Amino acid sequence: MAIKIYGVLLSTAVQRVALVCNEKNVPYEIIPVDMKNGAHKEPSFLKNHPFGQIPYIDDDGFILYESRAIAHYITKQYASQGTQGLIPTDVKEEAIYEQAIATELSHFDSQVTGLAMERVYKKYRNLESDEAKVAEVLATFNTKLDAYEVILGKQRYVAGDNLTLADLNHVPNGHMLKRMGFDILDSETRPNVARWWKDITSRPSWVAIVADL
Ligand SMILES: N[C@@H](CCC(=O)N[C@@H](CS)C(=O)NCC(=O)O)C(=O)O
Repeated sequence: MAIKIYGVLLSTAVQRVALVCNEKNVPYEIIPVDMKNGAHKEPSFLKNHPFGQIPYIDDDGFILYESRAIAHYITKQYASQGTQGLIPTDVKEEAIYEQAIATELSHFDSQVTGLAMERVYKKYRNLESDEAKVAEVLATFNTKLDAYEVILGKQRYVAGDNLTLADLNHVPNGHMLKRMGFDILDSETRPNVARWWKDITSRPSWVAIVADL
């Protein structure tokens, strides 16, 4: 039975869930949510996602929200199929993996959100973007990517030499960066970041999603 993902594929958080479904060969169905008309704030939606955001999933009656938690659930629930090793089992490898999961949220997602606030959400509301703020976030983001360059200079992926969910979690936001006109992940000034970015975004699991956007 296909997992039902409530949301729209334009959402980076929905893309994160779809991406892991593709990696794990889990069929999914996107159930559109009419956000323009506030469907995500209706009581029937809030019953399943108290914060009124997309996505949440319904996997044969099991309801879950927060895209990274959903990605974790899908990986473990469908452990025997698709790509293996996305969540390490050795205690120390798992700790390093959790470090990378937290790094994505603290140092990557936060910067992309800052840029999207100016370049996407304000545009959506017909507001002028604050370019001084964009420059400030970009400067901070560049220092974060310098740290990524050091990490990825020592290992192939963010949690070691094997691909994990921590890498995949970056993909949708990184793609949005490019759509906003920031090519900082491809820059040859950080060859290891550029090599990693090309590697994780050329996976068939992601190429299939981009084709649907
Ligand atoms: N941390 C959440 C973020 C979800 C999120 O921000 N969803 C956005 C769309 S990408 C949303 O629903 N925004 C509408 C709102 O917050 O009212 C996740 O990863 O699932």
